[in-house]
Amino acid sequence: MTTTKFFFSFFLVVVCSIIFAETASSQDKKTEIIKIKTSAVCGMCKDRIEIGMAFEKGVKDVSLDVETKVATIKYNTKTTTPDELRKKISKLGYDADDMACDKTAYDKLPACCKKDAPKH
Ligand SMILES: [Cu+2]
Repeated sequence: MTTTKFFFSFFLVVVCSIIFAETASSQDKKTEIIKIKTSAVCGMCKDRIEIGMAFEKGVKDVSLDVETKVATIKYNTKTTTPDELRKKISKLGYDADDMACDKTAYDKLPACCKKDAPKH
């Protein structure tokens, strides 16, 4: 083995172990961020979803953008799943991606927060 070859294989081993370590640590991470499209209409909806979701199991951070109606949720992958999160938004009376809102919860929303309410 020439010196060049030796250093080359040494270099390769180092690069491989760095890549391996990166992969291992990213699998270790328990926090994911998900964006869920909701049917929120106004600031009241924003508060309702943010407060309602903030205390749900596994939820670390919630912020809803009224303009785009997208809720950005930081959650723990070990204690909850994207489907669970959508279900919880639906229970608050809002659509969550393809999941339709819970009818009972939706009926309880003030008129201005219904999804067919005019923009205000
Ligand atoms: Cu509203």
